[in-house]
Amino acid sequence: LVLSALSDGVLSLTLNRPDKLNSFNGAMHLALRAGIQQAHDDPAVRAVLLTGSGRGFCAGQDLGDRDPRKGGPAPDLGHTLETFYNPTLRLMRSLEKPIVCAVNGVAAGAGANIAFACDIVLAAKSAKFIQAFARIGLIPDAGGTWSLTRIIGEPRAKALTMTAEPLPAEKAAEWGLIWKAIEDANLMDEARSLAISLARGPTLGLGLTKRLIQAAATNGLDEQLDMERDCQRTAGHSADYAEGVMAFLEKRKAEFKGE
Ligand code: LHQ
Repeated sequence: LVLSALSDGVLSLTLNRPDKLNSFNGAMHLALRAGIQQAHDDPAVRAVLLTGSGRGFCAGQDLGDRDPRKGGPAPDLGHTLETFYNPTLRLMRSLEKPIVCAVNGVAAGAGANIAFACDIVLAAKSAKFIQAFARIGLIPDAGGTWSLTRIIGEPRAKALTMTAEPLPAEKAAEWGLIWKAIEDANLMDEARSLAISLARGPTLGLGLTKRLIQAAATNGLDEQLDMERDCQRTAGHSADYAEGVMAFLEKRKAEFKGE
């Protein structure tokens, strides 16, 4: 349900239920989580590339799993979030390696918000982001109320979520919700070369950068300055810092080991 391949230091994770627009069932959740956990555990993984197979990126939760016509008690969606979505979101945010997301087609509901939880998001120009929750009487989850509000502010976050209007990739880029909108035919090449170049980067320093930027959302300036001091101290002891300076002095390209 999630295709996984490791090459050039990049762990590619491809959501793979294309006939259901890669919507999440429990098994696909667990497979994605296992992939992100592998990225945590395996030092050979120095960047992650997340995408979807077929014409969509991810249509959020598989609504077929929740068919009220089948009867029975209403499912506890809080439990679904606590069991499936929330641990995966936390694992993505705490991974101190870059996650590149290539949004190859429609990203709806939790599918959009999982993309926004990645570190660098590229989207095909034809892709759209839809906060589909209001259409079915739900609230935006998978961190959406948090990420949208922080990134685009209350007025746009409220309008997007309450109207469930599709947001085209180029508009998402203009609003700063994603890094770039790219011609469809070039998306995967660009995303892959970005992921490879990040995987060749100073992984420890990039991981600390991710930690700092995420912490800035809740830290005051004093706390953030202290944290920068501590992280720079750590980066300053890394082999990659020594290599970076040597390469500069020797006028050659640095060869980082990620340590
Ligand atoms: C799907 C789905 C889908 C199943 C397309 N499920 N089959 C968290 C906690 C717990 C529970 C509840 O939810 C959550 C978080 C959420 O994510 S809630 C939001 C769930 N997602 C949605 O409401 C989006 C539903 N999908 C759509 O609105 C459309 O499919 C979009 C706008 C994404 C794409 O539209 P089209 O390009 O016109 O494609 P389509 O609708 O024809 O879909 C293609 C196939 O994929 C189709 O199957 P079929 O057998 O008829 O070809 C759809 O039924 C299936 N599919 N999304 N979420």
